[in-house]
Amino acid sequence: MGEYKHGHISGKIINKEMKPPELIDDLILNMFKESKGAFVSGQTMSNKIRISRTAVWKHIEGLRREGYVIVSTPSRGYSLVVAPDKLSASEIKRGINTKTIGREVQVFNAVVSTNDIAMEMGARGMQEGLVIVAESQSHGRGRLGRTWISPGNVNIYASILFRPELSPVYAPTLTMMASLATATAISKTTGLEAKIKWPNDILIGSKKVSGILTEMNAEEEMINYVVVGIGINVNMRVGDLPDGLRIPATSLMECIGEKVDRTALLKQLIETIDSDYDGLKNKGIMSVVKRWRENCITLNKKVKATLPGEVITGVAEDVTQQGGLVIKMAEGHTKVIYAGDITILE
Ligand code: BT5
Repeated sequence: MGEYKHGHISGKIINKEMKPPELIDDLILNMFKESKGAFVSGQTMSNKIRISRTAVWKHIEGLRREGYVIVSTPSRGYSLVVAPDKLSASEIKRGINTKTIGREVQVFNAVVSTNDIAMEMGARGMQEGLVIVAESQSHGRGRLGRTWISPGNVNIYASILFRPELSPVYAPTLTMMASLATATAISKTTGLEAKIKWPNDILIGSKKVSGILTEMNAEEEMINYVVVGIGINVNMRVGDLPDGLRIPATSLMECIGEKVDRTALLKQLIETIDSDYDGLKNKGIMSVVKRWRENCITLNKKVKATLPGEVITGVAEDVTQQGGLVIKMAEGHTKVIYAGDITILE
């Protein structure tokens, strides 16, 4: 399947003029789905998709290389026996009912970082709501230049493009909104209770299952575009993560003891973010901040904050509309911090 390299971004070619290879794959897979295990002839596929029978065969070979087990007989055609656990744009979009988020979904096999692609799409003027998903990232990013470990075909790596009518100082609202939506989607899909730790960690118990990285392109008064990148450890084995992570990590599979349907979770996430974004537009920033306060485990706890160049301790009292954490220090005064890491002491 085609790969492209553009600057530091690599991924599959999406070409609107020709039929993108993924679209043809999706159309073939849809036909298999509709046939419910019965054979579909190469001629039927060729007629419906309007590509040659040789092209159908090439795509079947490509799908086989990706792990699809497809049997074929010259007289009856092709039948899908086993499908790998793979994300596809058409599966994600099927039956989804959203206003803005997920109007366009693009799924890549291997990228450097989904945030890079979404930022690039933002720079090229793509409309908001675009969702970039990848099966694996070679350089998934965390905050402050850190790495997000992104093994293939087991987790969710998704970046969403927004063009909010907000002043740049309120961009953290989108991180808050996304962390709330991620916690909600996890709870709805798995029944687990997911909580938020300031500023961007989603925890099950005391272990990190998801992180959010928000990046933006803005002018002094106006946001041009914001990309919210969400990484969720879904079906990875935690033993595959290195020791010494900032916060002990887990995956949803480890928590519930069985594999989680990544497509269902991603759909739920997109739908939740869509309705929450609508809520943000209609009800304003405070509606997000209020809900965030209710779901944040950091508030009313004694915390240690590691900031660039200093470490402070105090009680985390509140979060501001700009996403700052208000810490009441032992000496009685308060300090608002906007970046850094928090350790909950008690
Ligand atoms: C984050 O940073 O938690 C933000 C992670 C955002 C990842 C998404 S995936 C889609 C999109 N594309 C990207 O390139 N990024 C976004 P931070 O709070 O800085 O946490 C990073 C720290 O978490 C690392 O330094 C490790 O200690 C730890 N870590 C790395 N990979 C992890 C993983 N898969 N699960 C849990 N912890 C991890």
